[in-house]
Amino acid sequence: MSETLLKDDILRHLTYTLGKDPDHAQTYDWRMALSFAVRDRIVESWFAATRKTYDADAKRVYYLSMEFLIGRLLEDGIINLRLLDEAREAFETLGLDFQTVVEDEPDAALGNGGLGRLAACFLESLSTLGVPAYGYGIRYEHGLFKQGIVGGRQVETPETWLSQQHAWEFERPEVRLPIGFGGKVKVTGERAVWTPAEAVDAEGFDTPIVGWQGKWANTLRLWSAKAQEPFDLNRFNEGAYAAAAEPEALARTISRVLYPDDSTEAGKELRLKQEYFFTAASLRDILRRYDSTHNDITQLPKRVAIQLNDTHPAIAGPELVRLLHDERGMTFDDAVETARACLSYTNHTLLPEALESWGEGLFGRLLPRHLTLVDRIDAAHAKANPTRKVAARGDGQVKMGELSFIMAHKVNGVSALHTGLMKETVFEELHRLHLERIVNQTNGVTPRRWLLSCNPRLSGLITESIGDAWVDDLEQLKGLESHIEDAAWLDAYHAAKQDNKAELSNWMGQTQGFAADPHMMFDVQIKRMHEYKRQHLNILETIALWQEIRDNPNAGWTPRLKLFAGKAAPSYYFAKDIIRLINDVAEIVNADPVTSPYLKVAFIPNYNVSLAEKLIPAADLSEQISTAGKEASGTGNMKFALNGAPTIGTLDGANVEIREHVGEENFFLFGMTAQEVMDRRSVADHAAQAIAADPRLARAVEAVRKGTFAPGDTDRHAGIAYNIAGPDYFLVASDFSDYWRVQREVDSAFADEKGWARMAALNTARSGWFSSDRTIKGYVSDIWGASSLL
Ligand code: F58
Repeated sequence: MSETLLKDDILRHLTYTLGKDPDHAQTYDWRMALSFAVRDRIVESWFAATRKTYDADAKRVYYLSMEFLIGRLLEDGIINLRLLDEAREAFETLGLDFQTVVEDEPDAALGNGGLGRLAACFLESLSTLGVPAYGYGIRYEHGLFKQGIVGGRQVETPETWLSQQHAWEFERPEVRLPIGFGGKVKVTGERAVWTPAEAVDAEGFDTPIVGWQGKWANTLRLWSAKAQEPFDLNRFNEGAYAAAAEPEALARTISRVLYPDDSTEAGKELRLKQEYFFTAASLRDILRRYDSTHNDITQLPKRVAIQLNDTHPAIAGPELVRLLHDERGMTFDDAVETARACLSYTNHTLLPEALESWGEGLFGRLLPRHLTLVDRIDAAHAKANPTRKVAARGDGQVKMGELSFIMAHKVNGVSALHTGLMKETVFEELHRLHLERIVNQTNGVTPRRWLLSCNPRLSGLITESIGDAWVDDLEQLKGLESHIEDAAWLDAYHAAKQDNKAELSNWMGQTQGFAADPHMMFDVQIKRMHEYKRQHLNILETIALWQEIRDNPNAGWTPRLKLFAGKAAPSYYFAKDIIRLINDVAEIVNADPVTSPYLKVAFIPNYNVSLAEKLIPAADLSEQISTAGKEASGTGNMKFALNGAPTIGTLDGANVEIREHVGEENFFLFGMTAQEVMDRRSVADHAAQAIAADPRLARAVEAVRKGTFAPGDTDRHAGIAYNIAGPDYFLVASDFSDYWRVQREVDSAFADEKGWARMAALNTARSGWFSSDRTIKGYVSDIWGASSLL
């Protein structure tokens, strides 16, 4: 570790790296100087880890993911290197506000939601555990769009995290790999030579990811697309300036923006190009690294484990077969076997619309050789499994789920329930053919970011109570249970939550225009906006509650703040309508003097990792209310439980396991099970029946329909009302009555301050299993066959 003082290094970087005189330095300069000083300390363990991996000839894990939702890295680095006190002190003596400097860092929003955030937690856990690993993805110039709310509606603007220098990355101009598309395939015998029609270069940018206590650091290598010929000088000299820059602009398009969703047709081709671009570059890089110290390619699976984070890198199957067979002379069967022994695949959704498939026209045009290889992979699979009906190619489509399954030695779901449903539904036949292939690895979250760093009050109390070994052995939180009966301890636990709430409330006052009363229950639903996640169930219950409080204001209501945050895909109109309804309800409800002491509603714009870090420690109640069977796992649910917010939720995804761990008396369960959901759908008029049976629900739906929350524009929300009263595929109406009932149980439980604190503390004490360290250990032993070098 570095012997110099952090403060000296900050000043040195300010002067010599940033070229700034301290007297004139701005927040940005100080933040960069601090980042470089921290980065220097990470680089030391990064190099040591690389050397150790080469010396041990260890198996490396390669995590291929279109998304890494890493958020800010400065505080994370400081926390993991245990530099917090020194950094604070340094800034104090410099007369600067440390928090302002830390919060100046833009979020690296290279992901949409849970899938991308999971990848980021996994990278941190891999480093904490000392497992040699690389994350491979795309260095998007623009991450997930910024969300503003104008007149209650979502407006999107481009995200610009790279408009300032990114402090953590190292450009690798020497790692530049050509990636081709289209063109011709010349077959000779069973092998082929592919000559692409166009090509771009993939240039690597490396970010070190440091683990707890700085003992190990792995690499996140993100690919940026560059033109092979950056500039057409002839055209420039002819005065055609825009045309001269065209090749560069076209090539860059591939890594320009993160795909915000898969709900539009537009951009399909670009999306497939992005997928092939980063997968092909990563595989070539992996083989290059392998070749540098090995000469027998048949032994690749002993040294290389490649995880496909969903189907986005599924082209890795045929691409690796192509590299091994066409380019390296392996027989086709050996190439498939070798590739399969390296590859494994994680499924994150059963929603049919999110399962990727490509029209064979498009696929064949961009990747002509791969289309033939998909057929050969199918044929080989059919030969080995003569009864099989399923195939990767069929009905004019290449189906990436099937392809990934066939090309992986292990396929995993992300919660016990989800894994079971995978076996029964989307992969039913493939599972029957390959009974050993599907395994479960319930998701987890890194406790360094999601407790130690984001909740210093609670983590301080925990460390005072049980020492700090919990940070990388989260099951030690169980040790808190013995403190819970101690009234003074429970008061301290409660006080930490109250202080977090007060802090959030102040922040809201400064930034959102109203400071909520911290004595209200902070009831929080934060996640992507989606019908299956049912933010509309939550807002409907809010409306019913408002109506009921108005009827009877003196019934002893438990004061609540309903907090929402989340982005809707730009083309997902129903989700956007729900955002507008929430904002419109907030406007009416918050202005109502009768209900105001008991009910407030807020939609906080631009949900991202940093906002989650603010909101979760201040939450009292966690809303995890998806239609059972639809949320593969959820990871926000784990963060809330860990930070002492009991869940109101359905038996969906990892909620099931959270409830088992925290105890059913510390979890507010409601709603239909996944099986009941399937049965209920076959009742033709399920929504109408549910509405007829519950006058409270009928009144709330009617208020939405007739425009109660859209004065002067009475049709505005009618679409939502018709949906709930009509098709209601996600069964909002059918689950409403039970949700209402259990929310009132929540009211009474919250009114008992001590009882609630106890329940919250038990949630913390019993959530240790949901550490991503536990998840990664599962992948290491059941899927990757890798090991820790610490
Ligand atoms: C999420 N999927 C699941 N997909 O919905 C969630 O239950 C699970 O906890 C999480 O993965 C981690 O396993 C998810 O986030 C996406 O963001 C897609 C990415 C590609 C475009 C469409 C959305």
